[in-house]
Amino acid sequence: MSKLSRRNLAKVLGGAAAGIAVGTRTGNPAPAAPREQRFPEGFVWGCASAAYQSEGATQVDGRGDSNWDVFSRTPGKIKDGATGDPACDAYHRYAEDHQLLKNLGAGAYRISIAWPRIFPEGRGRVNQKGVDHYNRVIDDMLEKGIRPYVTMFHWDYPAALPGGWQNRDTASALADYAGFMAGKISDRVKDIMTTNEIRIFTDVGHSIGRHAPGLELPPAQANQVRHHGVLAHGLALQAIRATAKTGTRVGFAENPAIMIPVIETPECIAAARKATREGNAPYMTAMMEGKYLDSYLTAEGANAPKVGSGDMKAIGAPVDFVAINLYTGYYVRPAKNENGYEFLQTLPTSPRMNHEWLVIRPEAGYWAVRHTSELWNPKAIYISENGASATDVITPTQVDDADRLMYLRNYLTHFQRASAEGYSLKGYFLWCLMDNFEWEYGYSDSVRMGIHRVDFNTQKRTPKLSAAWYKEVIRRNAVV
Ligand code: PNW
Repeated sequence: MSKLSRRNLAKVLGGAAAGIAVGTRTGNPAPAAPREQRFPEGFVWGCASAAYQSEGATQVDGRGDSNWDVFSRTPGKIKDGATGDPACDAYHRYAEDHQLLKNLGAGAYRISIAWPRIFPEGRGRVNQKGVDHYNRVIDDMLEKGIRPYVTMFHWDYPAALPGGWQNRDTASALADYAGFMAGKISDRVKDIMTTNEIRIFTDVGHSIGRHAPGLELPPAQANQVRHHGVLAHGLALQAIRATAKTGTRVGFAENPAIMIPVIETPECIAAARKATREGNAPYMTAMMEGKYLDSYLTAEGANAPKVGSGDMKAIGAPVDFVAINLYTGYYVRPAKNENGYEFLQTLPTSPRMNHEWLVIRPEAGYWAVRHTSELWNPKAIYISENGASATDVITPTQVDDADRLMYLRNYLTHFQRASAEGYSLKGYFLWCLMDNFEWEYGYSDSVRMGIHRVDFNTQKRTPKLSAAWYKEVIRRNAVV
């Protein structure tokens, strides 16, 4: 060792690399217990799923056809021609699925109700068998000590509704159905979400055409569909409040585009917050503020939606909680342009999970909670979905999905940061309890998202490595 002393080298390279023993003798002991980043007591741990993706049994007990049945039966729309059958046959196997949650130690399950099971023709006649089914599902959950969180609309609407979301009447049809169902279940269900991801079912279904009903509408009509989406939330919120038993909390589940300050300076944070507000103007921002931002209306000009009197008041009525589905995010920095910010490019080489859109941005977890709190200060925030498509390695004894585990652990670290800083994050629902029908990707192997593997021929469920990991997270109430 000449010029550099050993100690200096150790500073640069670390003790081991410099040939210096690390560990207790250097005063640098390995931690006695695994490092824990805890969540507050009473934090809700759950999994999420949705009716069309898991139930199957699309022709059973009087269910009517949904938009997704029509779409998935149209050749070329879904990978390998897959449809909502068999999915996970959860319609018949829900008790087994609740047992899986119980085995994890999870306290909550987010499900959705299939609207076409309740009103097969969209309006009017009630299909009692559908109501009975969800009563049994809810009762079984409660018997097993699992708290149901119920979404009224997770994308499957009765195909009989004329014009779907292009027709303003669909918003009031959703409200009628949601109010009716809340009256039936709110003696036992205390947490209800009106809608799931208005941003996705309006845009991907009506502008991009990759989801049902597969339309590529011009901007004015697409904006009108978006307006009907948020209006449906507002009217459903009203209807549920009118019929629900006291103590039932109502909110929505949205997946806002979350803008991450690429460097945490005050200027960059302010830019990202502004970009998050403006980037979600037709959806979450409208629901939280009861208005469309001037920047949105100006940018859309003649294509801006036609708004009825009273619409914005209904859309912006206060919610009891905000639920966020969080998968990815976007890097932003301040810029000298009219917005005051700019986006960094997402590169073909940016790290992704198996979905091409699932760019890995764990920090979005923290910023989703913080921006939402700083912009709108809701009473409570839940993460109603977070998860990833990853490749399962099947060994004789295990299903190893280490990449999913890596993704989840990284995101949880950032949710925990938000919680530790005092933001009102109350719970986390992992998407998904089990592999299921992943919309336009059908049942393709690469986009499985479950922490239980489903064999779609035998319907056998097998816990993956990520299930064992999640169980430990729940047991310790901490990121592990
Ligand atoms: C969500 N995107 O959908 C849905 O709520 C789930 O039903 C779905 O299975 C899950 O995420 C995984 O896809 C999304 O393109 C679909 O950014 C697409 C996007 C985001 C969420």
